[in-house]
Amino acid sequence: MPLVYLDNAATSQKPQVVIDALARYYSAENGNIHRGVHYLSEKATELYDLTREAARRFFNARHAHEMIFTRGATEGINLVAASFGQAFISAGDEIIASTMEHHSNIVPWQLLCERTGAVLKVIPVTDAGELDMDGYRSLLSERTKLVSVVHVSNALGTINPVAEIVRLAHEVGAAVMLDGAQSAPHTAVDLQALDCDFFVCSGHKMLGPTGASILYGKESWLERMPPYMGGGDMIEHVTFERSTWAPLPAKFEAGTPSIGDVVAFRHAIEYLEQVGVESIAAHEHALLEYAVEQVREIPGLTLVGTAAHKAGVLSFVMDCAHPHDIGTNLDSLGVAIRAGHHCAQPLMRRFGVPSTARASFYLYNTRDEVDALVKAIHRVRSVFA
Ligand code: C6P
Repeated sequence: MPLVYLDNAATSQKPQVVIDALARYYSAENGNIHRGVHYLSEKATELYDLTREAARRFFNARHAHEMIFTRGATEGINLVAASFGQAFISAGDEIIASTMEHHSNIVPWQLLCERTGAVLKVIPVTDAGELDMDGYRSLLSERTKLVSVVHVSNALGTINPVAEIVRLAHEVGAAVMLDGAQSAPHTAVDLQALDCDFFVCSGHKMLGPTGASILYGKESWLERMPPYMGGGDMIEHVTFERSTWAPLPAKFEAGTPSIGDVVAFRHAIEYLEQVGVESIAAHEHALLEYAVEQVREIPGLTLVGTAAHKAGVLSFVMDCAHPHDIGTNLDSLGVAIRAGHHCAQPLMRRFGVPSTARASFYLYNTRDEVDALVKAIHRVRSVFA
């Protein structure tokens, strides 16, 4: 039975060039970076830095040193919450997130608010699963220090109007962090045009290995933020009285990073560049429309998230079966989807559901695979209804 993989929002599959790059790195290029004068250390350092430049180009950032390597979006958001929080957030300040955030973009701000006495404000979401922009405007004030919102929702697929969100936040002097975990793999992201202050992605959702991702921060912020972790590579001088920090990006990359994953990540970025993120977005949109057309006909099935602008995420519930039953039944038919709250419990509560079944598409999915999904959902209905 062929496997139909429709859980791309959780993690993508990897192209052979990425797997080959990992194998090549460990068999012929493995050394620790920035530490040795020998060939392998220099080679690993050179390859590591090539990925940084590829990421700068891919996201159109101004400087390569604004791209900080992290393990994933979660680590990037926690870094900003800790470091930006320490330098710029104090009691009475306000941070704005939205109802459709992933827990990774809620909990770090809650922890920061507990530490500092700042207040977390939440943008409401409409019945279609769009941000209530009037609600957003009414939350903004001179107390707002940071707005942190998701670019594309993992649970609904909604593409948020982030350029407008950034513009409005900057009008009141607030910085903006965009959670691009679900946008970077599927839509073109131009960081200079968006003008956001921070941006995170998850490399493993964009064809890369699981240990390499990017936190982007504007140089002007990163320069003024304290280090997140202390250790090797992030210092200039260390004495027991006082230490000083290395310049960007090393200041935020303490210790030995996931070098092999970072090296292979470049090949994922180049693969996306070669295919073209815009054509990936168009392909996924066509698959989504094709899927929506068919599942709409299924009695007792309700789509959760019907925004006007959506990426390739199809979230739904059925009146005859719990999302977990849908998921396990689809799995037995060779169709992999995710069933659960998608780490977005406040959003599930907003829609009055404990969880949803979610199919998420990527560049390698086909109309035949959508047909297999739809056929499997019909099977679920015939078993449970
Ligand atoms: N969402 C999903 O199935 P990490 O785990 O750090 O790579 O990414 C966290 C994260 C942050 N923001 C958004 C919008 C996300 O979708 C995710 C990961 C996966 O939807 C796993 S819960």
